[in-house]
Amino acid sequence: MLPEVEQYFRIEKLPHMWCPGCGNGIVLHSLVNAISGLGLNQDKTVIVSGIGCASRAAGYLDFDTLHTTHGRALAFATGIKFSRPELNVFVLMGDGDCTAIGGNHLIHAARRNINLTAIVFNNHIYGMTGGQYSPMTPSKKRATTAVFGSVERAFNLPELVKGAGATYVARATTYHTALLTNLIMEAHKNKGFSLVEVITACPTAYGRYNKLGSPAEMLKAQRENAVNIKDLRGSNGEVPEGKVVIGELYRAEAPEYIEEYLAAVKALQEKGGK
Ligand SMILES: Cc1ncc(C[n+]2csc(CCOP(=O)(O)OP(=O)(O)O)c2C)c(N)n1
Repeated sequence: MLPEVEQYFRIEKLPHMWCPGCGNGIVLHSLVNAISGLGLNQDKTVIVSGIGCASRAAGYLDFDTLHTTHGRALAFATGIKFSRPELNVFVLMGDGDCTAIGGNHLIHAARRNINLTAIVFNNHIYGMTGGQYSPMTPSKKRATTAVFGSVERAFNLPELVKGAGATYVARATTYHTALLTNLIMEAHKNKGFSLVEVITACPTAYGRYNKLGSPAEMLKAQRENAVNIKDLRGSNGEVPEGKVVIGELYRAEAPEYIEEYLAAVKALQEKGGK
């Protein structure tokens, strides 16, 4: 491990449990690079995760970490931020964790515009439990619970959270690691609810059921299928068929939840309330 990132890991917890070719470690590397680039105090930074392969990331990171229950990472993170607003809180979730069982927590965290940085590891499937389809499995793609291909439509996660009230939304892949680091840094700097979706390969479940080839081929596909939003500007803005838009997708200004809440409490106290 490179000495500059070693300080952020619980070395004694390694080797990790992820399969060969899994992209999750790449996401972690970009995350710790972002934390280092932001110069965040390791003792004032909290990592919260739910349940799933992606959520196991919290255990490998040397911060105050909370590995919570399936779908509830944002609820725990909300509690932390409420009681200690000065802490930097990153929330790591799988696509199933975040958008299926955790979908309600997700839309309300976005609606409140609470100052959290959510990172969604989108491997398009429930990896840990053997490959059931998730709300992020693209139509017609196979999973153990969709052996002939899913007949459902997948969420467009950036549009979902933007519609719910998030003020920073971005997407990258595990091929675009420098971009991912920058997006995580920008997400953290935004005072409000920020979400970065990361397309990450699950060669064992999603890749195998959909015959997507080796881990290297899955990574190559991430490169080939990605189109940076900057390259769409100036065109009619339409996303070419089969392409995934990466980059900073949305940014807005809106009141932040904790600040609004504390201001309301202060105003009441000044009026003489208890
Ligand atoms: C309440 C509850 N329901 C179901 C499960 C079983 N379960 C564990 S992980 C998981 C899905 C994980 O998928 P995802 O969030 O996409 O993460 P990945 O493993 O792919 O990283 C499920 C359904 C659970 N642990 N708790």
